[in-house]
Amino acid sequence: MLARAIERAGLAAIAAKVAAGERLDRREGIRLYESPDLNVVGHLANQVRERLNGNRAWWVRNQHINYTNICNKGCLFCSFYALPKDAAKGYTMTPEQVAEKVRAYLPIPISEVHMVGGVNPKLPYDYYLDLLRAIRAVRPQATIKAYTMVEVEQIARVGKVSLEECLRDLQAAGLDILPGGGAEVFSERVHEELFWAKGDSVKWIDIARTAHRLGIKSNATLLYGHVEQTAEKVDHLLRLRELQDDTGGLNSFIPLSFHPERTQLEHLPAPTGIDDLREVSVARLLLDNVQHIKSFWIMNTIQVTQAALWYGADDTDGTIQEYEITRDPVHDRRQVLTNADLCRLIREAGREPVERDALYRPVAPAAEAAG
Ligand code: V47
Repeated sequence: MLARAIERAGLAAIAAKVAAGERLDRREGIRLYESPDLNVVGHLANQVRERLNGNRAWWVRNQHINYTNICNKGCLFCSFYALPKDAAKGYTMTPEQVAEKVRAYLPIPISEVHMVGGVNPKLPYDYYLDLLRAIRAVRPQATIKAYTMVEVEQIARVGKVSLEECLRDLQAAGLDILPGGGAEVFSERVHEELFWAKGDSVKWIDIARTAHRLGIKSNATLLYGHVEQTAEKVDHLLRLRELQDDTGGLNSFIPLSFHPERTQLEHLPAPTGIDDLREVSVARLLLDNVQHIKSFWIMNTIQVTQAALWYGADDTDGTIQEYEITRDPVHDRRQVLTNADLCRLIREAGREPVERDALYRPVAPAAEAAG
């Protein structure tokens, strides 16, 4: 029956390659996006997912901090930013305020602090190092995942130092890994249309390559569901695969589901749950050399994330505590799942929850008891 469904979906040749562990090419990537039968695509992705991660579903007790929303890039897909002149909406935390945020969750054994912000041209080089030191001082044991490639470019520019020097300084101040944001879609057309003020794909990959060479791992993302085309998404994934072949520095890939609310692209329909599952599946199948595919529950919803654990995803992100980038300031309150919620939702989906830190090192299960 399954063989018939695969045949009907036009995916028999791809299924044979997946079973043999062979790499898929660009044409096959497009075919996976265009196949009408999502369940067959998901079934193939699940084979790879189980080969790489067994029945495990990773989660992390984490805290997200967005230290400033001031940004001079004006990306059309973003609802989070305030322009530097917008004093009413803009905020920037001091290192002490960031330390306070970390202190607020000290009773919870958080093992990852995830910190990103806008590109605020007023902030000096040492500010970025001080934020890391402030977190490290309050939470010496936690892994710190901070600053996207776009921020790293800004930090090096403001410090008038090379990328290498900047990354070494960040590492010495406490940085453990770079998050995957800021990649958007590696397409010059989309770059021109939606985020022209920000560095392009060549820059993003160059910074990632430099970090990986220095031994700093990173994640990677793809922002989908706006004006991008299928072939552009496939090319994005293949360029990440090529980067990973060269450096081995990517820990996980996170497809980010576009939320049009309150953005300048509000007229566009949001991606559906079916779209979200397909992105997870195609990423799992094309990125054969990246160990982890994350379904970020904040963007995908927890319900889609539960299903995604059977469509290629092996990671859910974590407890979050506070997330500002797509938060509706009027209607959303805190966005948080307790560790018990997350473990229950993963188990209910039929997977085995495994707690990790930002570097995918398992955390001892004894810690599971606390909130
Ligand atoms: O770079 C901005 C995206 C990213 C919107 O590395 C939007 O583990 C959807 O990268 N709708 C930041 N997305 C988030 C990010 C991330 C999240 C979770 C885990 C990790 C990781 C990384 O959010 C930005 C941008 O691509 N974004 N606006 C929006 N309206």
